[in-house]
Formats: sequence, structure tokens, C-alpha cells
Amino acid sequence: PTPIPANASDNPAPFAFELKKTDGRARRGAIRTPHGTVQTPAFMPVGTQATVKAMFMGHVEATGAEVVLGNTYHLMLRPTAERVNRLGGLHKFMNWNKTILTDSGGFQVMSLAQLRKLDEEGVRFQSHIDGQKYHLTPERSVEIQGLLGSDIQMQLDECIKLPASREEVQRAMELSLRWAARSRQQFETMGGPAKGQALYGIVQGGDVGDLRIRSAEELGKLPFEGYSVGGLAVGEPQEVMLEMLDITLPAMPEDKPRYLMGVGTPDDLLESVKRGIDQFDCVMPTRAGRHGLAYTRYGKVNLKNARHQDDHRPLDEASDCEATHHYSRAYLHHLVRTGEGLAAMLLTWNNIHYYQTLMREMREAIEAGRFDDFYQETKENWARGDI
Ligand code: PRF
Repeated sequence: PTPIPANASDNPAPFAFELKKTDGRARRGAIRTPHGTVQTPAFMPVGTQATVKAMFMGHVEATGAEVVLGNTYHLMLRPTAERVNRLGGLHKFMNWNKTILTDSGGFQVMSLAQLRKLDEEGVRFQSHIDGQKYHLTPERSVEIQGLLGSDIQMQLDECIKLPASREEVQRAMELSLRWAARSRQQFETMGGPAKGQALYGIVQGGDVGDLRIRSAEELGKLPFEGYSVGGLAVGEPQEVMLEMLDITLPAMPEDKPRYLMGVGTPDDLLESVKRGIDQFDCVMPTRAGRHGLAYTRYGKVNLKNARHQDDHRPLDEASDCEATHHYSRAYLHHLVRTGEGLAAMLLTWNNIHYYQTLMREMREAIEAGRFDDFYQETKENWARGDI
């Protein structure tokens, strides 16, 4: 039998974006999905394999996260979208009842899969797990995201590494535009809008300003619920990324959410919110947590360092994170040095908590019309460093 897409409902709250306040180019808003409201600017912890690595979803929720990211590529290989659908959808499968955003798979195929072959139709590849062959098309990607029951879905796109020639950047951008139209068609066929779900188009164009503007303008003609900025943080300096945001964002619809994919460091978030980005995702806080690295108000701390071995202070005196304020730096250092699983859990928790705190403080600063002051104070704290 044909599986029924998860989370189908007769009368879901439709997807909506409300822009509440601006301060300079920074934006304070809210996104409504069938699984609740997401206050923006928002950071989305990455839950690639239907888990935010080393975390209970209840703890992720306690940090203030209102949306997590899942991956088409990983889940289509294992346990497969059809199985997740039969099991009641991704929300139920991973025990997360808030919003889920899924990436389309194109980016992950390009970085993980073997023997890739990309053409107009889509991308053929072999699984990095067992070599099995797959064909991912714009239509199939949206079908998979529908089977997962994703609230916010991404079009299939082609993200190329930088540096690249203008010709190569243009070819990938134009292909992504054609895939955008096909993805939209499939999303409507799947009944996504009636289920209150969203499909975002993805701006490409590398580090070429006029191609970025064309991509944004052409995508803006299609009725997407939101727009992503892709193809950045792929090897270029931060300065180039920020210049591309300065060029791209004014060409994007103002009344729709704007999502900067795969970004970034706390400083990237601060600089990008300043320029008008509403949503982010990145493996940085979770991956760093599994490598003994902690983000705090005063910058990054390497818990492996011997300077912590007799330090009875908590990691971050200013933090109200449950994960760290009961533990000394000496204990965290010990857990990291002995390779204990609890080190990964506590540091990941701390890092997501810090990212969520930063986002909440930026939201409050925009509301209060004091984003520039907040920007300065935050940079000063990072410059002071961990002492
Ligand atoms: N496209 C998609 N996912 C992404 C990216 C992209 O360009 C990036 C680039 N930073 C991260 N994740 N679909």
C-alpha cells in the first residue's frame, strides 16, 4: 500500500511568518508550523540521524531550542523514509514534538556519497554505508521529506565548493533554479501546503554577486514559504560570506524567513543576524562538544588543556545551564581526558545552551532596539577570552 505521509491532519495551523520588529537590518520574528512556534532569529541544533548526538531531546528542549534539523540523505539510506513513515513519522520516531526542518540531501550527497553523477534529472550515487545505488531527484527529495513528516522542507540544490570559476558557479545556480521549480511542483502534488508545511527555495551563486542577485530574484518569483542562502561557508573567508549576505539579502523577499544554511561560529551568527538572517543550523556546537571544546560567553574553552585539572570553578559562571553548573572544570577535564561518554553529553548540552542563549539575547536586543550595543558588548566579551 502507498504510505500516507506522516502528520497529515485535516486542519493544521498553516505555516506563517510574522516579522515583529527590525533594528537596522536585524529582524525579530516568529515562524508558525504544525509543531509550534519558532521565535526568530533561531538556531537549529543538528539531528542528522534522528538524534541530536549525545543528547536527550528533553534536554535539547530545555536549552530553548524550538526546531531541530534532520537529513534526507542519512535517513533515506537508513532506516529509510518509508520505514520512518510506517513508524509514525520523524517527530514520533525521535521523540521530538516541536518543529523539524529537513535538508534536501544534495549537499550531503556531494560531501559523503561515493561515485556521484549529477545531471539535469538529479544525482546518482552510491551509499557511503554499503555501496547501494540511489537516484535522488528534486521530486524524490520532496517525497522523502513528506514521508518523514518534515515541517520545513528544502528544495534539492547543487552546492559547489569555493573557489570555483564563474562558469561553474553559474551552471550550478541555474540548475538549482530549475530544480527549485520541480521541487515546488512536487510539494504541491504531495499536499504540503494543505498540511501546513513549508518548502524553502535555496539561493546559490557562490561568491559572484550578480549571480546571487539573479538567483534570489528568480526564486522570489516562486511561491516558497521561505528562502535559504546556500553555497556559503564552503571554504571562503568570513569576509566574503558577509559580503555575499550584504549583496543577497536585499534581493530576497522581506516578508519570508531567511535561513543561512550550515552556519556557523557564534561570531558568524552575530554578524549574520546583523545583516538580516532569521534561521541557522550548524554541527559546530554539537561536534565541538564531542571533542572536548566548550563555547562560553568568553569564547571557546578547550577542556583537554591541563590548566583545568585543579580548577574547581564551573565552566561558565554566568550560565544557568544544568549540564555544567553542577560540575567543576577539573571534573569536565577528567571526563574529556578519560574519553567518557558523559563528557560529550555535558559539553554538547553546554554548547547548545550557549548558542540558544546567544540567540535569545539577540532577539531581546532587537526587540529593545539595542542590537548595536549588544553587538559591541558581545564582541568585547569574546575578545576578553576565558580567564
Ligand atoms: N545547500 C543545502 N544544504 C546545505 C548547504 C547548501 O548550500 C550548505 C552550505 N553551507 C550547508 N547545508 N541543501
